[in-house]
Amino acid sequence: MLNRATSEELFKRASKVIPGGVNSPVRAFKAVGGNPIFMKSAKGAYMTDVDGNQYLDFINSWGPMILGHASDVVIDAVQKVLADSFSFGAPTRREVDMAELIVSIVPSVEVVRMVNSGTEATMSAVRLARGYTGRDKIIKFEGCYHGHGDSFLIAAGSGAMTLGAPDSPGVTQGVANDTLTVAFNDLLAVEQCVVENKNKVAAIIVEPVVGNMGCVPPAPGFLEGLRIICDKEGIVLIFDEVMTGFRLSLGGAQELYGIRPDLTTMGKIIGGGMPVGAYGGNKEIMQQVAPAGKVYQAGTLSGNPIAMAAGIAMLTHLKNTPSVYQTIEQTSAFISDGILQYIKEKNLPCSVNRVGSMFTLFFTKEKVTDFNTAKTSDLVAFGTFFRSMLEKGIYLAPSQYESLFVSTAITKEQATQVVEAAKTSLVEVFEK
Ligand code: KE4
Repeated sequence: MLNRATSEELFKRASKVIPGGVNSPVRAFKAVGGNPIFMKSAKGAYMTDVDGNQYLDFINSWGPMILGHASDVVIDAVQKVLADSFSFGAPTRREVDMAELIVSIVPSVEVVRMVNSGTEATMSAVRLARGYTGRDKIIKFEGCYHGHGDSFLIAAGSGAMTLGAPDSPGVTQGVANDTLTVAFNDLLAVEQCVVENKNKVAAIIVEPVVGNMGCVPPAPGFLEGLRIICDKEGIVLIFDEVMTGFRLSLGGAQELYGIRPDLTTMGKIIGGGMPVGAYGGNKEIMQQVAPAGKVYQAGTLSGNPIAMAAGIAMLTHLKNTPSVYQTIEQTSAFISDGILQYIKEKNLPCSVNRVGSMFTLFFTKEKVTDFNTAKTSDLVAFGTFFRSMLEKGIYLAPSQYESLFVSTAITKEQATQVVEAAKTSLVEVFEK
């Protein structure tokens, strides 16, 4: 076992003054056993913990570090502007530059508003859809996670799943009544839900490629079907691309699948690791947002100039370096195909889903296409696998219900190391 004495000491202290000792539940290792590891620094493909142990990182801050940690691209941009002060509470040039950059990159975005997290983006997009349509209900998909806004903590995925209680206390029945949930990839169920709630549904919000029940791709025709239903029924189609945006392609899942949502929510990569979220889309809808329109949304640090410098550097680099997507696709395919080949050779009760540089090893023989099939995963086996890989210095998402994120910093040698480590760890799971 690696020495983690300092982490343990910090966790004891943290647990006295921070709920569960962490500032976000999924970091708590609840789903995999053991205590969370406290990180000290990171560079490229590696994170180093407070005890000096190094880990090959496949979380990459849950997506943002697509160029690897402490990328010179972002560091240099932030260092250049630090002396100009951190926040003004007044508009700045960089916010205009950032908005123009996003509009030039994301196919459906004509107007965009910066916020400080993915949750703020999704909460705001739903309020906007309700304000624009005058309708109250939203449709979300079981296992999809759109942040911790009350409307979304119904059959939520990600961290909510690790607590085994997707519906959170504190969410009122009134709020829950306005959130309708349907199985992902079940277009007939969506049609039926819309018929049963005729003229009451303001928005359908979807992770176009789900990352938060593990990686689950849309079935052929599913996203197209949502677009048709929304057009027919006057429903706002919201693509939650907080995770997929700028990752599955420069223009996100909407570019990859050629579907034009009405609103898109963004986060993670958009800030290069700084707290940035955004929502944007169709001009007519976005012009309903205050102060242009009446749908109120605000934020003290929205468009923060330091965060904008980081985000502009990140997005500009991605826009000017299309090879990034080829690199992370190749690395991801190499790793997931290598593991899949071993699973087939050994006939192990596992399956793999991958879209671009997002992938998940599920500990179930089932093909995972939705929440119910994801939940057939053997979480004990996953926990054993996670801990075994961690002891080999490979840091995976501490939950079966998460996607892994590959960065350009992972070399072919390291990818080979990961595949070999996974094989050994799978032996530990199934053959001991
Ligand atoms: P944040 O509020 O955490 O910035 O974004 C919420 C959010 C919205 N939409 C999607 C599709 C997301 O994946 C997220 C956040 N993702 C999780 C990881 N699955 C964040 C990690 C955490 O909760 O600590």
